Amino acid sequence: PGAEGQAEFSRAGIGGFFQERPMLKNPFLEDALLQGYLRRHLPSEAVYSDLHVFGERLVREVDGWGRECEVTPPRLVTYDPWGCRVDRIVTSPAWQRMKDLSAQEGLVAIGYERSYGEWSRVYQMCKLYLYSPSSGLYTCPLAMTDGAAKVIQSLGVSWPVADAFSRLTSRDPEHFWTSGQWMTERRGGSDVGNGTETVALPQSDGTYRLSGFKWFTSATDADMTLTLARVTDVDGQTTSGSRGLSMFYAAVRDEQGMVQGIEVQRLKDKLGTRQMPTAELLLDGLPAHRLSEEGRGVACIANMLTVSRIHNSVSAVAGMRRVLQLARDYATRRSAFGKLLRDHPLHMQTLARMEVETRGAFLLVMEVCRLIGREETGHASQLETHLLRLLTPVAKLYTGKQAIAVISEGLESFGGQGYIEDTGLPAMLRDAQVLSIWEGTTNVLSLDVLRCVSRSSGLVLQAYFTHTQSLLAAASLPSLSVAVRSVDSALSGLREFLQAAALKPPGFMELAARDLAYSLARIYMGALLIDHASWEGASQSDAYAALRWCEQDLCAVVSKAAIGSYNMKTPPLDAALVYE
Ligand code: UCC
Ligand code: FAD
Repeated sequence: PGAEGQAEFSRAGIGGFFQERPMLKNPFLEDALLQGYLRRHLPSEAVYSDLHVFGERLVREVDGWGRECEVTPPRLVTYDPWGCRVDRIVTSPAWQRMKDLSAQEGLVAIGYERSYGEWSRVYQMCKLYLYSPSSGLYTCPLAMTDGAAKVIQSLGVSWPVADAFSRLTSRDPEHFWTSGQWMTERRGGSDVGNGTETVALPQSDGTYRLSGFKWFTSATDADMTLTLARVTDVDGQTTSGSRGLSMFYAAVRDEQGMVQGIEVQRLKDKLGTRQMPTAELLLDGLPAHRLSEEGRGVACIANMLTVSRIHNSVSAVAGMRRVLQLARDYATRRSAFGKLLRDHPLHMQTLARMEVETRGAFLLVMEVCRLIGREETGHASQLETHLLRLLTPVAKLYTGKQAIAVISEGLESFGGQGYIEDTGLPAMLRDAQVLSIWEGTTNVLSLDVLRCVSRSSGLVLQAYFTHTQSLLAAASLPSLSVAVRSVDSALSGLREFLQAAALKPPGFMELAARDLAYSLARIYMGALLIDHASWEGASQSDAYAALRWCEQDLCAVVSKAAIGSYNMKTPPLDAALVYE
């Protein structure tokens, strides 16, 4: 400054240092546990190569499209320039590319082609796990599409949905369709049985016309949907409650691509998932076909819930994995107090704890995928069918919460940059927040766990105990014995808790439901980590992860019961505390 001839005020120098950004590398090659899991269970050169190549594609092009979806959110065009009502949802070109890619890569199709028999679901879900954090939330329509295909297949693929099934499971982008899942109405998304006001008016040709208001409909650019409504009788009356609900199939658009019998009221203004349209829909005589028996709508759509809850769990663990991959890369590029972050033991401890969470979640989610694959190919034993029923809500509710916590911690590992919008990091946290809400909230799924226990007369729990014990029995590494003892003792505690609970007044288990579900998750994850670490190809880190996982309180339901948390005196005290 002040050099002769220079203006008194000149542009300030901004310094020469620029922080290197965290780099996304091939997420398949970066994932030791994923590779180990596949080497152990699905050692196929073709699968390895497909995931490797797909991982490259994600880094090279798809991740950028995902970002494009985020910064070019969908918008609703209600009228055309000449005043005609069009209700067109305009999505970004990147969103459309995601649809084509999903078909080409077989992201739904793999689960139905079954080229790898009972392991086809694991293969499909591994691919979705790699894709999810780069997908611009396209995994949401894929989840519902997969769920719809599952429902149609379970009912028997015939008219009027045979064409739809072939489209949902197609690899041809021109032919490929996505599906919606319209359940939630203004009175309730959890309590669908009491919340559904939509009515279905029978037509003389056997079809129906649906009228009602769907309060949340995601990826509403879908081609078709499955939805719930109450059939009216000749007097225009309907049956109330869940027993009055039937499940319907409807094509969303006509040949010209215009919505038919639908008014899009508005798009939701959301915390996250902004890449994807979520609309409020007025159904105004939507033509539809009833697929379920009358009154069996909830039971029939439950297959869709199972599949989309599994997708939710896959997305949860994928989000955790992605933030970790970026965080560990950043730790090799960022210095503080004279050394790289990776050389600060406390920073490494923080990332290691996130890694342990992610590994436990990954193994639990893959276990559910393995089970559904066995069920769909006719290989599942009765025990495995029970396990699938129990572990689906357990995995969804537990990993949804884990993802929010781990990704939040992950953002902090970038310091202030983790809070800066155009790094792309905050969107990860915003998108994670929904994972514990849609597809059943944590509490509602905890109650679903109780439902499946009671409807099976306890057989699902028996299956759980038997299988967890068998995983422990096969673990022979002396270095794992502390972990085995922890899981074993947590299992005994759980068993005693359940025996005692049987004698408690009604209401006790409802208060214990969330802690019970968490306990089931933690114990099972412990057993899976031990099992994986006992495999001959496992690494030392696999064993270390198992030991670390099992250091925590695996069975919180026991300690909480001991301090009277589920005592019938607590509900009024809780309410008084909340409303003081
Ligand atoms: O949120 C949504 C889409 C978001 C986008 C998708 C993203 C996916 C992930 C992508 C990642 C990026 S769609 C809306 C989702 N809505 C829910 O999840 C609803 C939550 N509420 C429940 O789950 C409730 O528990 C209800 C609605 C199922 C409760 O209904 P009911 O009718 O009161 O329950 P009932 O009477 O107990 O069950 C009726 C029948 C029974 O069969 P039967 O009569 O044969 O005994 C139950 O056993 O349904 C059966 N059932 C089930 N079966 C109920 N739940 C299940 C289940 N989970 N599995 C099997
Ligand atoms: P409520 O049922 O009102 O729940 C409010 C609170 O009460 C929750 O914390 C819940 O856990 C708790 N609660 C409820 N019942 C109980 C109980 N018995 N015991 C203890 N606690 C209880 N729905 C669709 O059908 N299709 C979609 O495509 C779709 N997309 C969505 C997209 C986004 C971004 C979001 C946020 C939601 C979407 N939903 C969709 C709706 C979603 O599934 C519901 O919001 C969810 O199931 C919860 O229902 P609700 O909003 O009515 O909450």
